Amino acid sequence: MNDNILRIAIQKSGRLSEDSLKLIKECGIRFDNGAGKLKTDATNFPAEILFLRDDDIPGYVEDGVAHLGIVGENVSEESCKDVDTVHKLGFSKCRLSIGVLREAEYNGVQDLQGKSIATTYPRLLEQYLKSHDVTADIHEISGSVEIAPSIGLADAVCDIVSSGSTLLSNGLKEVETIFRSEAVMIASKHLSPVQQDLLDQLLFRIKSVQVAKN
Ligand code: PRT
Ligand code: ZN
Repeated sequence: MNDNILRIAIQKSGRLSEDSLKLIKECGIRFDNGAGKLKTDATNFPAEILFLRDDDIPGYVEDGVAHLGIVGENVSEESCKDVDTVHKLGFSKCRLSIGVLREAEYNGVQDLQGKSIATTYPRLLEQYLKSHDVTADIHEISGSVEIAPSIGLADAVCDIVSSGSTLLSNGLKEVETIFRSEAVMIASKHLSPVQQDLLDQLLFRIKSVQVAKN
């Protein structure tokens, strides 16, 4: 493997893709992002860009297949992969929240004791409940979480919220925020000295871009 280049993993297609590409471009890194490509070489910086599902990015970075990745902090934390979070990027802000049916009585997190909660974030939810001494039945499902209470699959949900309109349109109210997230840059713990130097250069450029915007 070439230790003299940085392989940067970004989301192929989704909420993080556009801002991730924009950030790399604003750092002055040029590359051909021909549609449908899964990998592309930068033309003026020793880097390659990999286009992946966001959920796969922490694992690739842990294994050193990618050296850097841009991913939601929610995905990185839930994955429990052994990577360094090197910088917060300020986009794709959202929160992981618990919602219950609008008509349900809710006076606090203790009301979740013994209840069933549907989520795609079982680890973050478990940690939160544990820290509040609450035991609930966590149902891990992979999508359409918000529909679970209205079809009787669960008493509550724990899912990503941005505007809140998805909760609302599924008859739910947001009752607890358990994690606040934004896009972060994660790095492998096994960078070569050259890669560490390239990362430092890249972080310097990212910080300059962020300062210029504020
Ligand atoms: O295909 P791939 O696996 O790569 O993508 P994905 O579908 O798993 O992820 P994607 O693209 O939906 O989201 C990528 C990341 O964007 C997430 O991990 C979050 O860090 C961040 N993000 C920011 C969001 C949202 N905002 C968001 N609103 N991720 C998801 N949502 C969903 C949420 O799941 C819910 O269904 O939007 C709905 C709620 O939105 P509101 O505005 O109605 O509250
Ligand atoms: Zn995903």
